[in-house]
Amino acid sequence: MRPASTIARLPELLPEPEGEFASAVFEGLSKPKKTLPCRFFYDARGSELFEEITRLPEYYPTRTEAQILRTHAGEMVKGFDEGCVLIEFGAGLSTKTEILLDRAPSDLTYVPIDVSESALSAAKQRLEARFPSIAVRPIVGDFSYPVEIAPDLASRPRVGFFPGSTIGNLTPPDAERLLRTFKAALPRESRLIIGIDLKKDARQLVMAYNDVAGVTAEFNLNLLVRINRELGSTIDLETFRHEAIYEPREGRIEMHLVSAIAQAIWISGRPFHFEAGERIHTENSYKYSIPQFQELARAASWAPNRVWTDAQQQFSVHELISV
Ligand code: SAH
Ligand code: AVI
Repeated sequence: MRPASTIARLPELLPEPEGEFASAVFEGLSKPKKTLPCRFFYDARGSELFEEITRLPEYYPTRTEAQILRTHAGEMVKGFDEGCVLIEFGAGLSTKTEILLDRAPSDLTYVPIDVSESALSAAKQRLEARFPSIAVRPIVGDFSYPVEIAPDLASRPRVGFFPGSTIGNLTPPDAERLLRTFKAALPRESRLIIGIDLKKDARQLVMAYNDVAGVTAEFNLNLLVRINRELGSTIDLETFRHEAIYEPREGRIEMHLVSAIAQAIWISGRPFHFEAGERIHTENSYKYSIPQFQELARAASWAPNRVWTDAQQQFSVHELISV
């Protein structure tokens, strides 16, 4: 294996692929502790795999949150004014949204935001067939940036929806920043309904991210499939394995891709070296207590209002008010 220093990269012959994914891969794999951002899980295949995860027996968050929404949807939509705009962050296939839309004003406009265009277009088609009076106006993009609402909707009341504990995929400082960024779309007195997974027995958590059928492993390894396809690499998937562990000090599940062997993987003519056992950190999934999450919300200038949970206190749905 040739060390990196002996190989000159010829920029004119091997142009670095442009684009956000390529830059994030180069940056993440150049760090002493290799990382890849978890938002890149969600290409078309990744979104399908995530939907499969939500149906796994071990993955309790989706069905628990859906049950909380079904039980309390009536109370949740009480503050949805006529003609309001429901903005959903990381909407995916908008499966849970239907539970709220069933009870919401029929002249509502629904604005789902997601990086996955395939998920948004499938959701739009399905929702328009099921709720003909609701306008569905998706935005493909990264919700970490301030969302601009279309001028014709600007004067309408707005409600935010952020289910799925997706905020748990950010570190607490990034989560606080994100909640502040949401204020661009959700000004003072707007409400945000947000789902967050709760702290629990570590064994249950570890099982939820190490399912027997191997779907979470495929979801994690799909990042390498994406590098091979989009950046022209030939990474041997057999040389990497999925790992998900609970890190109690941080209160988070960590997902990694572990190289079984010492190797260099080549991405657009650049080698990235791995020791045997070296890991790429691909995702964090933070688990909060209710007071801990309310504290985070307050720090980002959101006032915690109502909270709904299931009987076993596995998952929580919070109503926050923008202050
Ligand atoms: N809300 C759905 C899906 C959750 S999966 C549910 O509760 O089941 C997380 C979703 O967030 C995926 O659809 C993913 O594509 C999207 N996502 C992740 N990071 C994102 C980002 N930075 N900007 C926009 N969408 C993002
Ligand atoms: C979207 N997000 C909240 C999921 C989670 O549980 O952290 C993503 C996921 N990763 C592995 N399984 C599911």
